[in-house]
This record gives sequence, structure tokens and C-alpha cells, in this order.
Amino acid sequence: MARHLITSAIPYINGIKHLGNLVGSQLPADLFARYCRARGDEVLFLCATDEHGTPAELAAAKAGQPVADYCAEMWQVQKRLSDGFRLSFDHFGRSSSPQNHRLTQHFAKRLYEQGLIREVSETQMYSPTDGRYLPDRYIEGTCPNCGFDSARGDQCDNCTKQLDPVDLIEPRSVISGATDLEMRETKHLYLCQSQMKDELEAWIDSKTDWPILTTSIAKKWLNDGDGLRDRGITRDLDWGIPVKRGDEDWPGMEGKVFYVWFDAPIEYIACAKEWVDAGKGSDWQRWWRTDKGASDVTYTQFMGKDNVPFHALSFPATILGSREPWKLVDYMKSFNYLNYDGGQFSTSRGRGVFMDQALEILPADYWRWWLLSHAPESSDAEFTWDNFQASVNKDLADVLGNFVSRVTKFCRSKFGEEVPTGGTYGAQEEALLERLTTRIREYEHHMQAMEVRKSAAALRAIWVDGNEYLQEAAPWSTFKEDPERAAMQIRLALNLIRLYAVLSSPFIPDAAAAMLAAMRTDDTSWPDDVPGGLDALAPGHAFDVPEVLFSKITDDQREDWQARFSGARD
Ligand code: B3M
Ligand code: ZN
Repeated sequence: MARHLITSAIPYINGIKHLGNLVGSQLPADLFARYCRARGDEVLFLCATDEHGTPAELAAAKAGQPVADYCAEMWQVQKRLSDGFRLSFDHFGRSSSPQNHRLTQHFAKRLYEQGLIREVSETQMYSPTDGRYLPDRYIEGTCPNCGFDSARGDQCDNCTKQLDPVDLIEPRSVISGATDLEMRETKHLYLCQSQMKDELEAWIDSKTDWPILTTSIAKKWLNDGDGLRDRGITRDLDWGIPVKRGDEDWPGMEGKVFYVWFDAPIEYIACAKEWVDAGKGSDWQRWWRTDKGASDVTYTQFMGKDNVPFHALSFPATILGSREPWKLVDYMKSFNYLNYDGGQFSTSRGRGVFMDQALEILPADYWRWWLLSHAPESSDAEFTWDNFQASVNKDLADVLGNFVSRVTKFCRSKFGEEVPTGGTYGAQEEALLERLTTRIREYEHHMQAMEVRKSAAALRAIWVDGNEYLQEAAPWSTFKEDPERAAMQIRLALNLIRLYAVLSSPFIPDAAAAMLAAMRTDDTSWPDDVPGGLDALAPGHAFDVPEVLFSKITDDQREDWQARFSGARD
């Protein structure tokens, strides 16, 4: 039995995620986790909220809440929404957990002992009015390049020029508006990534099977010179993981916290400990320490392309630099961006459809199917309401839903609500079995390779095969001259419903569960042997005609939603 450790990039705590975020990591990770479980593999699937950094502090301030309270509340919200989308995490953790505090401080200590952390003196903006140092995003002023009056300390949103806070004309504090800012000298810790360049390069070069999107970004950063610059891993913030070496204080680092991108990936590991501490598992090191049983684990990470540098370089630098036997990632699946109706999804501008809104208008499966079947793999993709309506109506309602409904209703009217007896396969059935076998192996191949779009296309083709068979076999006409043959055809078709439920469950888990319930079976065995898999429901086995599996999206609905989601969310 293979063992799969699977992580999705952990979403920032500040606000509800949009569908572009969802399809960029959590949803495809869930697809893969569900598939591995369905194949009988042992899976540990982890995700968490990313709770530190200035965005969390700023969002809490905007909500008028203490940061800890804000994060606790937003974790609940994100947890409820990930449950709503049926994301099957074994644990949904928090990067602010005590487990992550300890582990992050542990890594800092190890890296320090290995000579991979150095102290650097810097000058930084200090606000006497606020009584604190101001990170880049807490400073605004006039852009020296274009004159925009609300440029941030790190970048001008108007002309996109990268800035240093000292570049700003008339800088002011975002917190208080104070303008009496002064430069003060302060010490920070830097991770000496540059010392590890050769090691990281060799490691990345060994990953010849990784998707091109991932390796091209990783190599670009590696060879840019800039990418492996030593990086500051501490910040002057109140909220975060206090800078310590293990349990010991770090002289000169009082009042500072680790940079969010230092502790966020460590949460992948800490999350496994949270999983154990929550009573859901018994041994987290078996997944994470190669000296404690993790050497046979395959570790796969899912993320948006903007997260690749941190996962391919900084986090491995942390792990390798510790010189402890932690599990390194085996496969890194990254995604391009999903755009929204002619523009970009944007959290800050509230543009697009957000997870809560999506579930208010349609069940999770509709979204899961569209998003996964249009996953932005080889290039960016675009959500349009027309395309969404067309895919849902065609793939889910006309092809899959209609098959289930026709077969069960026809059987009920001619044979009653049980699997009919009699008849033996003929040439049509043998041909179908052969075709299905080829297609199912193809589906498995794509799922294994995490080719999301190709997997969706293969699954759709499997559904279409059933419809075409039904159309050709036409049990409604066969029934008139040869009822035994019609019984055999319908028995096969009812078994196809179970088979479809099993194969489709990674994509559309709720519909799959409804199909199994209608077939009154909990036999979810994977069709390693397709003919055998189509014998699971024996003659005489009772079933129910299910409710409509998928309703079509009407033109009115489509127009309504398009209008409703055309502006910014409130
Ligand atoms: N929170 C960025 C993002 O959500 C960041 C990922 C962290 S993964 C360790 O895109
Ligand atoms: Zn500018």
C-alpha cells in the first residue's frame, strides 16, 4: 500500500478565498487525496490557515478586533467553507498553533547552529507616535516615480514600481497617519540561502519528472542571482512567532517575530503534530521523519505558481539546512491563474466569485466540476458564466445526470425497483467493456500524473460511453421483443451507475454519494477488473430512483449571477 503525504498551500487568514485561489491549490490537492484513498493508498492530507504577517494584522485592525480573535474567527469561517466544498483534509490546522511556534523556533536554532543564520544591522522606519517599527506595508506616501499619493512602502500600486520606504515622498504611518517617522538602526536575522545554492540546484535538477511550470520558475529564481539572496526572516511585528532559538531567548531579538514565509511552510509539519494532538492520528513523525518511517512516503505539494519559489527554494533550504532527516517534497504541482470574466479575480478589490458566495447559489459539486475540468494547468484559464452554464448543463445534467435518471426510471417502470434478472452479454456489451477498460486505465494514468484537465476529460468520456451504449442498446425497444435482453442491458446500466459513482467521487463527492445511496450499496471498490466491477449489483438487488442529480442552470439564473457578480463585493 502506497503512502501519500499531500499538502495544499495554506490560505492567508485575511478574508474569504475566491474560486481562483481554490482551484490553484486546495481543490486539486483534494482531488488527488480522494483518488489515492479510493485506490486504497494510505493518505495524510493537510492544510491550515496562514495567520501571520502584516496582512493579518491589517485585516484585524480593519475589523476592529484583536489579531488573535480575528484569526480564530476567520479560521472558523474558512473551515466551514472548506467543509462546504468537501475538501477532505485530515486536519485543517493553524500556523499560529503552539506546535508551529515550537517547531519554527526549533528550525531557527538548528539553522543557527549550522551557521546558516546571521545577524544583520539595518535601518528601518520607526514611528514614535505608534511606539513601533513600521514594516513596509505600514508606510504610505507619494510615489517618487509617478506621483501617486497612496504608494505603499514596498510597491506603488499605480505604476507597480518596487519601492523602499525611504524612497517615498512624505511618508506616513498607515496605523496612525503620523508623519514624524525616523530611521533607526535595528538588527534582523538572515537565512543564508546563498550558501546552499549548489545543494538546492542539484536537488532541483534531480526532479526531472516535475511539471515544467514548477521547474522553470524554480530554475529562474535559482539562476537569477537574486532568487537565492540571503533573506531576512524576522520582522518587527507584535503578531507572529517570537524569535527564539528553541526555548532560549535570542539576544537582541526581543519583541521581534519570524517572517510569515519562514513559519508558514513549517506549518505543513506542525499540522501533522496538530493532527495527532487532536486525537486524529497516532504518529506524525512516521510521515515527516525519514528516520522514523517516512522514507516510503511520497510527498506531493499543490500550490499557485506565485508560491513556487518559497516551496522550491526557501523551504527546502530550511529543511536541508537543519541537517535533520525531514522528508523533502517529492512532487510539486503548481498552477497558473484563473481569471474572472475578462479580468482578474481580486481579493483586495472584491472582484469575482468568493467561496461563500459560490455555495450560496449552487452545491459544491457544480463548482468542483467546472473548476477542475478547467484547471489552469498549461496556461491561465478564465471563468465565464456562459462557459460555466454550458459545462454544467452538458456534462453534469445531460450526460451524467440524465443517464442515471433514464436508467433508474425505465427499470422502475418495466422491472420494478430492483436489478433485473436474465439475459447474457452480447457483442455490444463486450465492446463496451473493452472500451471502458481502456478509458478507465487512461483515467487512472492521468489521475496518477495529476493531470487534472485530462483526468476530467477522461471521466467525461467514460460517462459518454454509457450514454452511447444506452442509445444503441435502446432497452425501451428491446423490451418489446426480447425482455430478457432488456433486463441484461438495464442490469449493466444500473451497475454502470455504481461504477460511475466510484470513479467520479474524487471530482463530485456529493453526487457520487447520492448515486451510491440510490443504488443502496456501499461497495466503493475500484474497478481494477472492469467486467467484475460491473457485476457488483446482483440480480434482485433493490435500488431507488434518486432525486434529480443536477439541475440545469437557466439563462435567467446565468444573467442574474453575471450581473450580481460584476462589481465588487460589499
Ligand atoms: N499563504 C500564499 C497564498 O495563499 C500563502 C501560501 C503559504 S504556503 C506555505 O497564496
Ligand atoms: Zn508610482
